[in-house]
Amino acid sequence: MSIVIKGGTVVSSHGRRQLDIRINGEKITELGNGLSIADGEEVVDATGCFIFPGLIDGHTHLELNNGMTDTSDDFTTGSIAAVAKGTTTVIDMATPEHGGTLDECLITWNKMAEGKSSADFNYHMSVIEWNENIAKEIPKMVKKGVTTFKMYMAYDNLRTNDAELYEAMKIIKSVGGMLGVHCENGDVINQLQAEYLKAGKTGPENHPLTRPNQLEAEAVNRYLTIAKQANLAVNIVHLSTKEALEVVKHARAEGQEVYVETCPQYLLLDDEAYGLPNFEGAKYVCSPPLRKKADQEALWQGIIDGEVNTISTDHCDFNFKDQKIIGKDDFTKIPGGMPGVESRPELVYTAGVAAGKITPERFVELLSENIAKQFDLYPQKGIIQVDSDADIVIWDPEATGVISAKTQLQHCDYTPFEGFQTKGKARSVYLRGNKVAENGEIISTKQGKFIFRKIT
Ligand code: DUC
Ligand code: ZN
Ligand code: ZN
Repeated sequence: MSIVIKGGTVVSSHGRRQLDIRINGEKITELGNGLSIADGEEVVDATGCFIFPGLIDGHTHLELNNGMTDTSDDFTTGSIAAVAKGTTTVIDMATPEHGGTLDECLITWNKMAEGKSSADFNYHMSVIEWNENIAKEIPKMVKKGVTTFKMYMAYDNLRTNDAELYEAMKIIKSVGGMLGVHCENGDVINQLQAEYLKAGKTGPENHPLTRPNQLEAEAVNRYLTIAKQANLAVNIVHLSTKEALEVVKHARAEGQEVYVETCPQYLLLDDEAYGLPNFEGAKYVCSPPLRKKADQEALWQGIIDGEVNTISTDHCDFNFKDQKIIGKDDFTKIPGGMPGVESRPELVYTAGVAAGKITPERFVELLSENIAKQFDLYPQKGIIQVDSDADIVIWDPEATGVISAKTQLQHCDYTPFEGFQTKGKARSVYLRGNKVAENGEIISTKQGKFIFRKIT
């Protein structure tokens, strides 16, 4: 079945052009002005709309047990929320068990995603401990199409030490893979948390105070120093502070190849949320924590200047009523994370493009093209061109809406962006040539597949 999308404005990082798009099967087969229509071809009128490549979320935890409880979403529900609003591919954080192999983890994640995901998917394989077997498994993961890895400098159940980080970097370098790291100084955070609890400071307002800006900047600096030693180009996930961005700028000025991801919550929310009454601050507990307005401004400037490369979500949601409440008497036990995979396109479009901070071209670069390039999905994903997957978002720049827990598809009993007024929204979403969503409603589910990645 062939479809021609007519009259829309196709956007990429290089610019925008009014082009018709022919889709045949799963691929884009032709681009041009005034494409002729063959008998039986479906014609879709996209006049007045932008045409974006399917958006990619490069950082989700759609289905995770954090050691205490399971995320409120799973692959089935989280991917529906993603696709409905324009995100057609997710790269989820596959997280092994201690003592388990990477291959076991890959099998587990495939079981969770295959036949259930409505978005295409792949994983960043987490390396949460280091030994000879794991070292040998890294090249095997690459051969299985998983080319990117994740490590942690905080969280006792997930983090490795600097020596292990360095050893992993050398192996990742040898296979041409990409590493992303959660950068916070775990040792000092542990000490601060113990001090605060001992002093009877148990509420969510203490969460940001025990994870201050400089502990992110220090970890970023250490990470980049080790990466320089290993001669590895690296990604920093969910960068949240002005100070950490300064560290990155310095490293780049010295010639280092560094990529920076941030998330909508660090651009739009701030740490005043932790002071909300009735334990509501717990809704905003994520790590790194929400920061100050000055950090938000620095991140937006980094986006405008090209210092921030990608915006993904760190979607990792837990219900307020029966999950966040676990930390009622001890803020360190509040399950960390928040929903986000659904709202990222509308939030960034509204606060970025509609507000005049960034162009639609930059929007596409941050939410799709750069993520595809960085994580070996390009040009299959991340661009509208002949032979690319027909992952297409017909975006109505004038549509308005209000984000609310009542209407969201994410399986969570709250949204941190409740009441946020949006401008711009996905009118139709195609995944590999199939229309999967229309006006925010999913119309076809479980069509997602594992996208085998190759290092180019
Ligand atoms: N922080 C993370 O690093 N991952 C998941 C959620 C969170 O808050
Ligand atoms: Zn993290
Ligand atoms: Zn994460």
